[in-house]
Amino acid sequence: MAFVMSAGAYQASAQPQDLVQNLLANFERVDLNGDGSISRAEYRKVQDARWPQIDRNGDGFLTVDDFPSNAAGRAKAQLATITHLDTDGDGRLSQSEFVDGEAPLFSRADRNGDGVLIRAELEVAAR
Ligand SMILES: [Ca+2]
Ligand SMILES: [Ca+2]
Ligand SMILES: [Ca+2]
Repeated sequence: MAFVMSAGAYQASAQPQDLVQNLLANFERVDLNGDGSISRAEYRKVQDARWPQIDRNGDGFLTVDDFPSNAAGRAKAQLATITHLDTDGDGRLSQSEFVDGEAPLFSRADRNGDGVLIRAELEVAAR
């Protein structure tokens, strides 16, 4: 199934809050099997769909170069929060490191730790 996200919905520089809002707005599309919750696998597909907007210069890796030059400070801060995803330690995140790695936003939003996000959890996370 193709993801039809509204243009510009996902930005590399988007704040976590914006991503939660987008998940809420696109809940039915993200919930591929329609069971009323977003599983880690379904969230992984969202991350996959986001990748072209994240790797803005298209070199296959997420680095500081993928952020607008006027946002270098914020870029470094954001990247510093996901250095643990760099499993091969080359100092940059590949698509698979990013997509398959632990998703801090997902974990934080999953209040009861059952491995899926329901709408109510996202609504709490969006506040
Ligand atoms: Ca689901
Ligand atoms: Ca890149
Ligand atoms: Ca890496």
